[in-house]
Amino acid sequence: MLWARSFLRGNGRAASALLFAAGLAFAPGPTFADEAGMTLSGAWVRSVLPSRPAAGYFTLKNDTGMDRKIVSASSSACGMLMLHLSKGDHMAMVDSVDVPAHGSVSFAPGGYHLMCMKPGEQVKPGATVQMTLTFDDGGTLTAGFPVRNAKGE
Ligand SMILES: [Cu+2]
Repeated sequence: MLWARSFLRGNGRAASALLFAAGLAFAPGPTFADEAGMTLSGAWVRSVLPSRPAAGYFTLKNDTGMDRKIVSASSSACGMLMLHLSKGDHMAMVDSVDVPAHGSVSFAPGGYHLMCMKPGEQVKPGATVQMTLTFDDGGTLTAGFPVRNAKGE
């Protein structure tokens, strides 16, 4: 079942392809594909404490013949949503993340992650929050990220 809304805004293309499933807020699965040939799977958010930044993880597969870059991320559930890379015991902001043609990138503990700064109260285990990735060509991908606790449960 398709449970997440996804859409693409192309260059100068005003209309968006929109997929919408009934019961979107209640369905459990984190996997779906969008119209741009980008497939996001395994999405989740790790919330350690309500007051602390929460990390978002996923795998993104690029089934197109074009290299793409994630250039930013946003969510109404976060004061700010940043692209971060963990290195050892610290992390840094990155400007973009490559998603090579016919390749994939993983956002996972210890590496790339979305950093949800000032999470809203809806960012709590059991809930699902919408997060949007923006690509270098202006396209966007929005998906529901289930929130889990520090143990990933
Ligand atoms: Cu971070």
